[in-house]
Amino acid sequence: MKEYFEIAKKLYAAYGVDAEQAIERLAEIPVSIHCWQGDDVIGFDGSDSLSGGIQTTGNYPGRARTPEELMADIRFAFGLIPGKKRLNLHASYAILGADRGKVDRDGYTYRHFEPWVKFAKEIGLDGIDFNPTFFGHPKMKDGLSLSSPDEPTRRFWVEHGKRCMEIAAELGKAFNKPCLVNIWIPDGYKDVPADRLGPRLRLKKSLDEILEHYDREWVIPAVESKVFGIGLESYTVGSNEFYQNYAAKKNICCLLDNGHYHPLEYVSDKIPALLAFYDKVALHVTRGVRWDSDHVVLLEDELKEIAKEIVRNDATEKVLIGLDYFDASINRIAAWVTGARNMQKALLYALLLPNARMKELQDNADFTALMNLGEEVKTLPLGGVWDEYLARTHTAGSDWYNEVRKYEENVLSKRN
Ligand code: RNT
Ligand code: ZN
Repeated sequence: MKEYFEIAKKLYAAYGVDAEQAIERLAEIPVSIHCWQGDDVIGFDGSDSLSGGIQTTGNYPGRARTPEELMADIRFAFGLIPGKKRLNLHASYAILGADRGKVDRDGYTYRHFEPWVKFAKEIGLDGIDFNPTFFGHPKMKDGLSLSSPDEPTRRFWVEHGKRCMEIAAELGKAFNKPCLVNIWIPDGYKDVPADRLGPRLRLKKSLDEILEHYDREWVIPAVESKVFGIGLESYTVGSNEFYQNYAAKKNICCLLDNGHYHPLEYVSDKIPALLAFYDKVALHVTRGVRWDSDHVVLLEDELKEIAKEIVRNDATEKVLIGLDYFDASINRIAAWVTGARNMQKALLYALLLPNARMKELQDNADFTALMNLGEEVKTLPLGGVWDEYLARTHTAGSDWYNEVRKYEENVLSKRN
């Protein structure tokens, strides 16, 4: 409704905020959307169950079982998400074709991902991000990959990492935008380990080998830390301190997943801490309920706080926003759309705050006025600006869910 926007614009203007400008800026912020919400993180290279201390729960009908199904679902879901989008792929989504059974993860090449590039271009995406897949594979020995004490195992996974760096360079070139390659490994121990340093030294060596040669123009390597996984409660090789120091020394990027810290540690506060030292910070935006449960991202306080740190620090090009959640208990398309739109809504919320004025109040130690202003702006009509953004980008409004229900009836419910 145009009138709603006109009123909203006036109300924001009263606080010195330009809603038109907020809309323009929002349209320029890319969000990298994970392919793995559509198929419960299974992939297409042979695994039929998830491993590595992560888990999807639920068996809502309609899981995508083939590349064709997943692409159809992504095409539909992304059509309900406005703005600049990237696709985040895992190596396990390789389309092997005639190479099935002949090449393993240490032999994947760009060719196995070319259909994804074609598809992403077809639906107008901004680029593809990439992840080596160190889980869901028989070569994980005793649950370990890059930190394995078994040399052939460690070598296999190093080779996989190297292949992924090569593939990523091609992905970057294909879109003329650098490709983020995020390294996450599940390696860890269920119970108190006898050696905590050894695995970390092996991981360090493996990472050094993977990063020995890569295309600095087109690849942005990142490392994602974690505090624990299911069945790996006592020790995680790739911990926060390990990766943060590694990234700093090697001049690569840290990836912060907001499900990967103790519950009272906030990623919103870590973003500016890292921005003081790093030129880029990558995110996995998720929602942990009591643990790293990867629930669908909702428009909650911490999400808004994360968005504020991106916007206020003028870091929309420095913070690489990616989503990482997987709920198998609800319609997977709705899960994608809800989470991605909420990320964008949170960014819009942050763009519509009187940020300069608030900073000034803080610097002048006028904390009463700061509190007052912060509370007043919370109830401004964000929805009026959001609806206008959807209209301008030709994206379905609040009735998007009706379309998802139709798709469920016509497509998803027929898969069994
Ligand atoms: C696991 C990490 C990791 C994965 C994806 C599938 O805890 O968050 O990022 O979720 O790579
Ligand atoms: Zn993650």
